[in-house]
Amino acid sequence: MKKRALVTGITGQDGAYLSQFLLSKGYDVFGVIRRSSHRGVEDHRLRWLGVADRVTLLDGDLGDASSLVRIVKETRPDEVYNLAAQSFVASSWRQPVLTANITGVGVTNMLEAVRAEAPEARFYQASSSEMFGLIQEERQSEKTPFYPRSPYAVAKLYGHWITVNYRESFGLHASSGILFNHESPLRGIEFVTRKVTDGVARIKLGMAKELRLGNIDAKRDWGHARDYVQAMWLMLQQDKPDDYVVATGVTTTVRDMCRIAFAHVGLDMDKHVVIDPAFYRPAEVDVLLGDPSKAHAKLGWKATTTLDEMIREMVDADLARLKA
Ligand code: NAP
Ligand code: F7E
Repeated sequence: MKKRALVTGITGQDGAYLSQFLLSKGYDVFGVIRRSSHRGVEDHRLRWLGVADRVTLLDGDLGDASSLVRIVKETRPDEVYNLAAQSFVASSWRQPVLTANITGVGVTNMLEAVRAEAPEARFYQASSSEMFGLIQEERQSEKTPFYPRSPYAVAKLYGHWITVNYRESFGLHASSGILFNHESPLRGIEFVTRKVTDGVARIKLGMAKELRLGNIDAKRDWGHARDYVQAMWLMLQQDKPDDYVVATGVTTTVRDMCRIAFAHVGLDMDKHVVIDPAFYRPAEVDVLLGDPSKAHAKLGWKATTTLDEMIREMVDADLARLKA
């Protein structure tokens, strides 16, 4: 019997890579898709990876519990990956209630649907390194106390603890992956890596002259989404559910990440980057650095792509896209 996976957030970056990975493992893949007036473009990432025709999409919304119950009942999944969220930190100050409802309470909606209709299914929750926020330890592990610094991070912290609570209260096989930043050519254009690689490609092709950025002293532990979705799957293959930090263990400033992107096409970032306070955040997460030793020891997982390799791949993809 083929295994069946249900993925919320299937139209996002991770949903697309995870679908490709699960299909390669022989799964039947089902995904939750939001109703949109722009039918036909929502699956662009799945199309980019060549898997759009191989997944089944069902209409639903993380804010509509009844739709999730119906979808879980119809799909009878063995594994559920809850990736859907309002995931852009900067937007979470402008839409704090929506972020709480979807990124936070939406997790309970999904857990309740699983508890009612597929209690044997294994559940993955997309938690985030943003929960560490104002860091309490130099290297953040599963044992580091949390200190969220945005409405997004506060909502994710709720999602994390409700997942732990459903595991402990109802015996669900529910795991929480505390993933550090991961990127790819399919990253949303508003996130800093993709904004930079798209901006560099535009400048190189003569379509733009400058790139406006906010706090380029911030440091992040950046990995590749293709590697990170494998860690999600590995968590659900374990006998016991648990929580895992997924990271590279290397941290880099936005400035140095930017330098890699400009240097790849022979440009000097200092001639093009303009600091624009409009992109500063009301409260910043200055530095994140993950300790992935538990994921390495228990899951056998390790990041395989360096930041240099990933940024070069992203710049090349943006150059090709813009030329086309
Ligand atoms: P993303 O590209 O922004 O994708 C978010 C997905 O959620 C999209 O498919 C989006 O659908 C869907 N969604 C948003 N609101 C929804 C709603 N009300 N109902 C149903 N679906 C909804 O995010 P990502 O980078 O793939 O990240 C996946 C998950 O991991 C998110 O939960 C994110 O918060 C978390 N995370 C990401 C990172 C990272 O560095 N990428 C790190 C840690 C945790 P539309 O296509 O219709 O907008
Ligand atoms: O910002 C700084 C910004 O928006 C990274 C999400 O996937 O990862 C992501 O959240 C850093 C911040 O990602 C600009 O201030 C400077 O310090 O790419 P980002 P994020 O906020 O770290 C976590 C793990 C998630 O869970 C989230 O879902 O870069 N920065 N200048 C800028 N950021 C943006 N977006 N744009 C700028 O112009």
